[in-house]
Amino acid sequence: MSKVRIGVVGLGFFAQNQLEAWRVIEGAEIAAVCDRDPAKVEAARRRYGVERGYTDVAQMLADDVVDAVDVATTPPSHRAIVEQVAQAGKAVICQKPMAETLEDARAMVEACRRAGVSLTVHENFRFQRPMREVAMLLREGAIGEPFFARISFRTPYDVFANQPYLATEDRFIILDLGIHLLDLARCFMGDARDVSCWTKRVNPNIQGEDVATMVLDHGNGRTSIVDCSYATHQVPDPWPQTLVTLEGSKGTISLGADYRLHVTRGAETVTRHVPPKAWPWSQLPFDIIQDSVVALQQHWLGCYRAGRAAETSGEDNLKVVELVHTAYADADRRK
Ligand code: NAD
Ligand code: 89V
Repeated sequence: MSKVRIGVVGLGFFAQNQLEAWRVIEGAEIAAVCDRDPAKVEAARRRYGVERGYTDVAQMLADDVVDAVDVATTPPSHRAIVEQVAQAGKAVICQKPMAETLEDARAMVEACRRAGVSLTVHENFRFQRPMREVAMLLREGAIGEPFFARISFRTPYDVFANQPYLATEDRFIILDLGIHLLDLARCFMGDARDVSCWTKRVNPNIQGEDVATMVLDHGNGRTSIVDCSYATHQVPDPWPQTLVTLEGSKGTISLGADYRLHVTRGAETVTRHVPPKAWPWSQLPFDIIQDSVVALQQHWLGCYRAGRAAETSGEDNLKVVELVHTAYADADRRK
């Protein structure tokens, strides 16, 4: 079977993980790399041994050297690139957040639907190994019917060191990070009908909010608390771990620090260690995110070959984008 030819667009901070992941995924190859910065194109070509490099997506598409495009640029460029790729009839994977506005996200989903190409969002938190284990336990009925979830990500980590653009965004933590946690809440508890939200900016040197607390209504009395903070003084720093509690009619699942997964039923608790897989390029403690990138891309490849939508399809992910904007609207209303 011939390899699926991937074109990676946007060769900055996070794309390196996607490029490394494509290299180890059997059945896919990086056929082209593209960035508007020629120095990044050359660096990626050399580092990943890629023959074709471009500074313009249109040129890469015109040369017809890829089957699918993996978009790892920053969000303001996502809509235009996804629409271009869809028009060229290629499948597209787009980094989160799919778009900064709901209007753009809807337009992207519609453009791909009209063009008959698949759109997948690179929403990788649900592909983290411990999250896959939690989802499996829920499916197996390990705690009965879940009625409460807490999804928590709190850290003092300086995220702006690698991603300086985040400091100047009017909307920061929900759009950049909360979006992953809202997706996890949906993954574990089902779609949410509503969200209430409180936000705060603690760090005076950034533009947007760096603390958010959200309460989700999943219907039938089922709720989730999703909380995130980049302003929490805490030692040791759990970054970039997400901590999870799920309470059900028959038991409780708790994912604690350092990937300790506890399942309690009655008086009995079973604890397992569920760390991410280590890859040659893994960098502790980012290994949890890096391994999830491989898992998502492997999942995408299987779906692409089978002609079915990925779990984190554009249509599915629109529900998360809607939650993000409902959360911001609710937080704004409270102010
Ligand atoms: P970055 O600024 O480091 O890299 C973006 C790259 O895209 C830059 O090299 C830039 O030159 C290039 N670019 C921008 N517009 C372009 C265009 N129109 N055509 C060609 N190249 C273009 O950004 P980053 O921090 O790597 O973030 C990229 C994306 O990855 C964002 O959407 C971010 O939210 C996401 N991200 C995801 C995770 C995760 O865990 N899923 C983690 C970090 C970042
Ligand atoms: O952009 C992100 O998803 C980041 C993180 C590094 C936690 O993955 O905030």
